[in-house]
Amino acid sequence: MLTKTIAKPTKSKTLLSPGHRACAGCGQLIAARTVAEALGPNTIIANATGCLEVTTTPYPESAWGMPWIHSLFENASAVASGIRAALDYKEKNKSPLPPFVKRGIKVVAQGGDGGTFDIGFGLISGMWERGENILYVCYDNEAYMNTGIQASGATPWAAHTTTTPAGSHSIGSQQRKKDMIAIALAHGLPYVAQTTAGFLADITAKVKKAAAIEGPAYIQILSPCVPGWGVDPAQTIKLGKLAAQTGLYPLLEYTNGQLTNVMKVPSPQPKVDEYLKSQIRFKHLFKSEEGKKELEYIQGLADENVRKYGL
Ligand SMILES: Cc1ncc(C[n+]2csc(CCOP(=O)(O)OP(=O)(O)O)c2C)c(N)n1
Ligand SMILES: [Mg+2]
Repeated sequence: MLTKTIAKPTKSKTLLSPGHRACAGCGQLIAARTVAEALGPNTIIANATGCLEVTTTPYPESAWGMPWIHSLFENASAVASGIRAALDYKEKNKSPLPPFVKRGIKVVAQGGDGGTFDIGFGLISGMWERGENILYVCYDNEAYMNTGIQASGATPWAAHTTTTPAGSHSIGSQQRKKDMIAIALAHGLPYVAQTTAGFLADITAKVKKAAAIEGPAYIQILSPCVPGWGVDPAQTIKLGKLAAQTGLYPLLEYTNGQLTNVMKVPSPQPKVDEYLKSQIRFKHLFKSEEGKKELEYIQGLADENVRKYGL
């Protein structure tokens, strides 16, 4: 029957309602709800496959109180491009719209780090080349979490994942995190920003700015993952704050290619150990002399950011 094939709309008035299936303390859901509320209901979201999609739309339910579509892991940006083109065509030709569709709709594509840094990257790059008026939001939890914590291009140095296991012959991942912010800037985007789930007001401000800009925008949000990082659900916000305050994952904003805003690190600058020690994915670093050297290397990465971005 038709009624059985239609997702049940949420009864809640919120744009991303509670009662979804994400873990307690999920940084990605906290960030996504903040993004949805900053965008408002006059928005269409195309979502890549990943925890955000899986946990919010278990068939036949949906936690989304706004227009939202899922297609495939790799093509959220291409779906968003199609939506943007159809809306632009209708606006240009003053074509009648269905009664539930308003004018001036914002189009957003979003996905996890795997869907953004790796698998969806080609189509995101095409969307940016074409200069389309679409905001892309990446919820970066630093691995392919939905399928069991495999390393992605966003996994940081020395993190334990199931494909970069730490052990007697390995210190965890031996790849440096891919610099997606630099890659977005290389496409000439008018707005590029980085933030974390520790600073919800900052997410709101950046999303509102990005949505007001005509043209492509990219926002990357570090989103702590309770099972993937091996952390206490009550620590999500604190970890989001520490990631930025140590200098490892700075709050940045670029307008027309220029760095226009950063959040300064506190004085004294917290050491990276403070951020890493409560995460099981880094626990091997605190057990050996070799691990100590890696901690020094990671501290160097944070210090390099402080110098590079004037934090
Ligand atoms: C083309 C393709 N490859 C792999 C998968 C399996 N898969 C589904 S979700 C997922 C993990 C997504 O990782 P990420 O984008 O980082 O989002 P997260 O779950 O971490 O939020 C994978 C590998 C898929 N659905 N399609
Ligand atoms: Mg991920």
